[in-house]
Amino acid sequence: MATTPQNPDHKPPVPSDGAAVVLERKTQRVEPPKMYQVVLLNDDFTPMEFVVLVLQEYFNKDRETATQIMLKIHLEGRGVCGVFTHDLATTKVEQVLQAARHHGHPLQCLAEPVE
Ligand code: TYC
Repeated sequence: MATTPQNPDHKPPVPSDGAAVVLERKTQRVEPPKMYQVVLLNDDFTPMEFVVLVLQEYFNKDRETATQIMLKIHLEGRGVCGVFTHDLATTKVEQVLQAARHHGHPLQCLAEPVE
């Protein structure tokens, strides 16, 4: 885990009477960011090929992996496309929804916290 000592500018404390002062070195522990999985939902109308292209374009999947994920969604109703920070996950959802709307497909996509 990363640690950050306080007194970040490293200015030594110098009391006016010249005496030495010892400061405790406190440690700040930083939690890892909460992560979000982006999920695609199945529907009856979005073409399989469009879903495969979305997985390749926005989630950096190769053609084979994208096809496997698409088929899993088709058979099971939903599938995880990737896990991201909140900012990136919500951006991916917006990009996918915009592309789907642009092409007239009802594809649904959402982000949900991991655990
Ligand atoms: N069920 C769609 C079809 O048969 C394909 C599909 C797969 C749609 C995954 C959405 O997230 C999806 N054309």
